[in-house]
Amino acid sequence: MSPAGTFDLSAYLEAERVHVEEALARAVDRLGERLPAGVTEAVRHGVLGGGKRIRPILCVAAYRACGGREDGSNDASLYDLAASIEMIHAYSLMHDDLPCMDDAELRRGRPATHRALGEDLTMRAGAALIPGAALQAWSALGCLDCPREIALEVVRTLLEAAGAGGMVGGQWLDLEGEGRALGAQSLDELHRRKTGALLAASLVMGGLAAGAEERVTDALLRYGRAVGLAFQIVDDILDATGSAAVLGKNPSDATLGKSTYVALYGLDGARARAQAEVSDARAALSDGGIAGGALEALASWIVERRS
Ligand code: GRG
Repeated sequence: MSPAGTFDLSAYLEAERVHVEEALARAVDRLGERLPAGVTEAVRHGVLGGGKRIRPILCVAAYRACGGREDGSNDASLYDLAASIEMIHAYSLMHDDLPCMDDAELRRGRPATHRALGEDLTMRAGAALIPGAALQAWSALGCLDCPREIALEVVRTLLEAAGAGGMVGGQWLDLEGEGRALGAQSLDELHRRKTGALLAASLVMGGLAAGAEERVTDALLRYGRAVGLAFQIVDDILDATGSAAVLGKNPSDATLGKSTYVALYGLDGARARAQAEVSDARAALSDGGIAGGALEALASWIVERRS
């Protein structure tokens, strides 16, 4: 808490990012033990190249909001679990940037992985990260003494969100939608899958690992879906108003002929829709009896962020 008694989000985010970075470095070292050096270098470039780390931070926040056990001895395992989500996210960005998809030049202010190390290594590094993430989650759950049925449910949640019904399916819709003007329903469906599914899974995974009951994991899912959509709408607003230098990535979605919330609603309308989603996210926390603290503050940050 800050001296005024309000939640000090920037200090919180900074401290959380340090733990996430450490867990990711451990994960890359572990994965690298079984990979050729060049592929490990591409994994390192894609995974350790910065980023907001919002998904693992949400996972840990949900675990804590649900009273997950913390006795100092299992801290590293909790971040190891959260890092598994970021491994999936990192692979998705590496593959998304490839010439056969968005053909992006810059990611997180640096050359995209394939621009730095080539398409071949990037493809292979991304592929290695998918099962690597599942194994990472499974072994972290073991270290957290998570009961086996719950551990299975946590890993299932991760893989379902990453798969055809979630992120991969969303990416298909995204590619198919290029050059077409999508309506609100199609755009929502695309982003619920492409961006929202993994974000929402991060929260549910944290809640499940903490032993939360269904009413609470349902609330986390609703919160996650709402902040996931708000996150994407803000992404579109930043894309439309920011520069590649500020955002650290190019080209923009509009340049790629993709439908955006800004094109659909205009800037003010997009901002209003993002706010409405955040209000719903807050209501979900209250309904689940987990209002306040980091999750509440993170919902506000999602619409206020500048990068
Ligand atoms: C083979 C069809 C097919 C798919 C493979 C490539 C892929 C899977 C999925 C792509 C999904 C994708 C690119 C989602 C992007 C979501 C998004 C909003 C990314 C930006 O997230 P931030 O802002 O990024 O959290 P940082 O850099 O902070 O980590």
